[in-house]
Amino acid sequence: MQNDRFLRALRREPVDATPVWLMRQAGRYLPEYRATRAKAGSFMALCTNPELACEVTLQPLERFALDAAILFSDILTIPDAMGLGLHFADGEGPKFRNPVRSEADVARLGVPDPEGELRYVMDAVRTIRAALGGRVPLIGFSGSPWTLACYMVEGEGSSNFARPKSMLWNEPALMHRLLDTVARSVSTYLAAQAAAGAQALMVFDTWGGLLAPAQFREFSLRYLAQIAATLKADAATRDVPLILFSKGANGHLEALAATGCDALGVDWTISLGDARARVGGKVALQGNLDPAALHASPEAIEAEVGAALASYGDGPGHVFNLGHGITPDVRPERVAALVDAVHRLSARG
Ligand code: 1CP
Repeated sequence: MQNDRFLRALRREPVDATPVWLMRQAGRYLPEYRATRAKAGSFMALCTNPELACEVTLQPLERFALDAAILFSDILTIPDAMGLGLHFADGEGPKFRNPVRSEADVARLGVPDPEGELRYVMDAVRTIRAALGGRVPLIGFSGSPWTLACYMVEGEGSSNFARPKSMLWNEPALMHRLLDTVARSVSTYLAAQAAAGAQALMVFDTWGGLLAPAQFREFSLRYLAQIAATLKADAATRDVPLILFSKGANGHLEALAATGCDALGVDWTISLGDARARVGGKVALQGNLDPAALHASPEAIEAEVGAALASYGDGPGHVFNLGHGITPDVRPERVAALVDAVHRLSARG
């Protein structure tokens, strides 16, 4: 490995400079991504073609001195492999032809075979890992059980996910059966990505913050803990750093850190210093610049980077990132300013 800063930071070992990568670093803000996506024809055609998925994974690394690559794929590959019929209407978000609404719908779901229905993802991991040639580590990922259940029950994106929240209150046993099947699928999927070459694993609990504290513990945290326990009990995945990112769930940092994961992603609604005071003795932290700060001037971006580094403070265990994904309207020069500032301002003599 030519650059292992990211893996060292996740293990809370000393680094020569703070590693940085960005959620959604491959995506629509890059003209070269839009060109490859046009060539593929659709987003899913891009995801299911390992050569094209590899091409777009590497695009941001050609432009910026990023310290990690993330598999180009989507969290909705698991529900698609379960038979829900994922599709993207032009200019719209994801939709499922067969959402999960009844007991019969939940009973039909099985755990997808990562080298079967999801083989295209494992092939992408193998292709990208070979193409990286040890330049930087490759991150594999999945959605969390709760976040995947949100899309599976709602049938599409939403700002409040009323259908899954209604199932949680009216049919909690059914929601638990769904979450358990999804959690076993996620553990199997992540372990297979590690076997195929992913060197760190991240779980995106994008919609954890929709839940009140007791419901978060029962319907999201419990299954994140189940996944962490499964991966840490297996000799093949025990040493692969695991990052949990529950957006909007800052009230639960201590409980998330106690799952046995190696690092927590944090959004921008808490300072890194406060997050570190609560869990820094147990896990590394990844975050947490507001993605909207990428609209600021390069000078203002540099000042925000300096403030985030100062807030984290000295000592190991920080992976610089945004608090959520880059938006399509960001200018690539601003991303360059961010990445450059992280390395320059954090360089240790
Ligand atoms: O090209 C396009 O038009 C598709 C846009 C797009 C992209 C670039 C989608 C559809 N997914 C992706 C890639 C993606 N998704 C990655 C790639 C790696 C990277 O560079 O980071 C990752 C990690 C994801 C994960 C993902 N997909 C999440 C969790 C992270 C987050 O942003 O909160 C979620 C919630 C999704 C669902 C999804 N897929 C795509 C869209 C537009 C959405 C959001 C739908 C919604 O709720 O409105």
